[in-house]
Amino acid sequence: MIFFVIALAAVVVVGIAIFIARRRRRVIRTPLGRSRAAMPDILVRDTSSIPSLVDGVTLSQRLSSSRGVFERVRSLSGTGDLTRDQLDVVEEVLLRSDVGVATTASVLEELRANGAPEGVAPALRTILLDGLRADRTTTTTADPGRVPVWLFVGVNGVGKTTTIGKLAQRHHDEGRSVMLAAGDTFRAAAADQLEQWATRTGADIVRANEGADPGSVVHDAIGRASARGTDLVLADTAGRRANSSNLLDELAKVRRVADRAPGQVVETLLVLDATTGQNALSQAREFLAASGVTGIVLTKLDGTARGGIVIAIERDLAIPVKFIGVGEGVGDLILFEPAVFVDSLLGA
Ligand SMILES: Nc1nc2c(ncn2[C@@H]2O[C@H](COP(=O)(O)OP(=O)(O)OP(=O)(O)O)[C@@H](O)[C@H]2O)c(=O)[nH]1
Ligand SMILES: [Mg+2]
Repeated sequence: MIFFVIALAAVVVVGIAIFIARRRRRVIRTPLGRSRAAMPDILVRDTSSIPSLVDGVTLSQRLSSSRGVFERVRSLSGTGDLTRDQLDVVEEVLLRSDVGVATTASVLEELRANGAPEGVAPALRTILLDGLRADRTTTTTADPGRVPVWLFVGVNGVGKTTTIGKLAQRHHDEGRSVMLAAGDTFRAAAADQLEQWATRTGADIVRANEGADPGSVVHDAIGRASARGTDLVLADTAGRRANSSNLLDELAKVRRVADRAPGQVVETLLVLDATTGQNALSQAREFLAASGVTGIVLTKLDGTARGGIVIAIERDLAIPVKFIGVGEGVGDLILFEPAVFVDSLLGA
């Protein structure tokens, strides 16, 4: 009996030791920068009780503000040439949804020229989809011996860290191992927030203290991912610096480091906040000039009537929107599928 109790106790102790060792392996703190403040309790809000797309909430419901703007187009009846009044309605709706002046003008031109053989909403649907034909595939493979890196850039508050958390879950669900790199060292809470996502999604994370060199953190994460055979590194970056040219210089530096063997940057995703409408477009222009962006993640489409900004971004910038964020939950980041999106606005 005593022997049995001792054996049981030994098994429990070994089990606890293995559990602690595993948890330790997950979070690697690089010895860089100043010491940090205690970790606040709530950085990543627990949104698990809020229904998300995976719980049967539809995209139309999530896009209801933008869909509301398009209601006036949906209710236009008649086929053939468009009347002046109908064109005015389409124009107003497109401008209100932030499609932008230039794109709206070209859409109206096409409507005038082609008419609406099957009705106004279907005609508009065809034209909008014509402007959304970009290749939006993402890559998770790098050259042999290199570690693929997805780098996330964008100004503060747009949703970079949240997007990384959601994507960590998506990659995990698709069978990839993920290493998060806490390259936002501007404030301690940024790494804490990413660490909470790592815990939630089971990803590994390399982080450092506030003020550390972001390039070193990303370099360290790639080195460790390479040593462990991790499938993908998702690298967070800061959204602010003393001024925007400093920020862009720093991002360029981080990108160079991340792209050096064994790392290889296979996606640079610019995160934009849809609620800022046309401002998002000006931000994008600044970043595009500087940082080799391969795609856009447009967040917070659930909280805005400015859904038309997707169309403006692709038409004006010729950069594909690859993912859209439609809520705060982990399942609320989806691949951008133009037909599904446009149907959510214009469909019955
Ligand atoms: N409604 C909604 N909220 C979102 C979405 N994506 C992100 N958010 C929220 O936006 C806020 C800012 O998100 P963060 O991920 O911290 O933004 P960030 O770009 O990392 O910000 P910095 O670290 O300050 O540069 C958080 O409250 C998120 O929950 C979305 O698709 N929909
Ligand atoms: Mg962040």
